[in-house]
Amino acid sequence: MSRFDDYFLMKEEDVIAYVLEKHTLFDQNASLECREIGTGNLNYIYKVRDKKTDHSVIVKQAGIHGRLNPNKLLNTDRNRRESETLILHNRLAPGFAPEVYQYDKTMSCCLMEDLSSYNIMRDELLDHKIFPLFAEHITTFMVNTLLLTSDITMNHEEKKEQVKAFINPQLCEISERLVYTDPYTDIHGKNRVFEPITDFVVKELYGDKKLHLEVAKLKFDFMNNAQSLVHGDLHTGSIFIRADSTKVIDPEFAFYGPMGYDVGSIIANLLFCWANADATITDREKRRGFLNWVEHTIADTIDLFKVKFKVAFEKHVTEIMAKTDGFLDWYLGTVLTDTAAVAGLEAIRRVVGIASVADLTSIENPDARARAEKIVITAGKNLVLRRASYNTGQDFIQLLQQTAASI
Ligand code: SR1
Ligand code: MG
Repeated sequence: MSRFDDYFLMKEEDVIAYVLEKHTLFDQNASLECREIGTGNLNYIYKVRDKKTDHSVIVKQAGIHGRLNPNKLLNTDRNRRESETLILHNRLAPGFAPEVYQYDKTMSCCLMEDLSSYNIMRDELLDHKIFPLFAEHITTFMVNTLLLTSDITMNHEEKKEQVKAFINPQLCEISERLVYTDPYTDIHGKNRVFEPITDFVVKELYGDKKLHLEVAKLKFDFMNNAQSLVHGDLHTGSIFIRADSTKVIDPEFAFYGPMGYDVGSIIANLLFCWANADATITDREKRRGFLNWVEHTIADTIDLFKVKFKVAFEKHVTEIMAKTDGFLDWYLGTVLTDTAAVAGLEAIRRVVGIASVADLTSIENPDARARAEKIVITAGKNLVLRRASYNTGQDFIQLLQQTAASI
């Protein structure tokens, strides 16, 4: 018998006892300390450290309620999907995800590598630090994890079993609501619009029926296109970074969906850091230097993704009809169209929706924040409405620069 034979939501002292009982990393007599370090909306993340040796481990437990909305009951099986996804990511893209030591179905928690020498990418970008290897790293991660979980390369029966194993009804419903519905309707009354841009949001988002039609089409693509195992929430807060290394964390939203969902999310989040830097760095030279790096990173993410995708496709394709001349270009074209669309949707929802980003909310000057938010919304709308016209990195940069010049 163990006190961990039935699920309960652990507190810091329980986590210490749990780790001592369940894991061999620490000596039974070790003096351990534990801190809850989670900043996300759904789970509890504990760092357990041996005060003497400094060895540490992360314990991530799924609670039965959301942290943003305690009335919302959530299925704790998301911890299984997350653990399995991290393990799979490390197999398909070695070194790009934390190592999972063990998953505990009963307690809905997993033990994983502590990435204490890394920092959350969003925080680093808000300090205007640059990461010259990021585009190289993230494109390898995305091409490997997306292409190698698709029907292009997988046995189709096995892939369908995977679709079943990773079906994620509750968290997909959150995205359907927060990404594809609320920003255009505020139907649940939860949007958080920065007061000075209220009229702009009412006209440009709630009042634009042409935009609603395109978002409706994209919502059905999100719900029905089981293309690849996508991370499902690939923003800069889901990335631990160092100058020499990038680790993708937090795949609890993983499910079989459109590849462009991940690529687009990365692009949008780089857009937020661009808008933040544009609004907050006062030194002209410093600002131009940082914006240049962000622009290059956006462009490289698109262009390197395309190059690596083509190489990996030729190397790994097994589906006989996908080998037909012209198919690769057509297929990649659809992924890029989805990328642009999702970049636009993610951009818009993080400005007006409940899940905002510090890149925008931390801009202290109200005029500068209003301008930054208008830039993001305007670029976002263009990406959704004209999604088939963004095919190269340069197309994205041009849109960003032209939009900023117009506002
Ligand atoms: C209730 S969860 C809100 C948001 O946080 C997550 O990181 C996802 O982006 C989700 O949309
Ligand atoms: Mg998360």
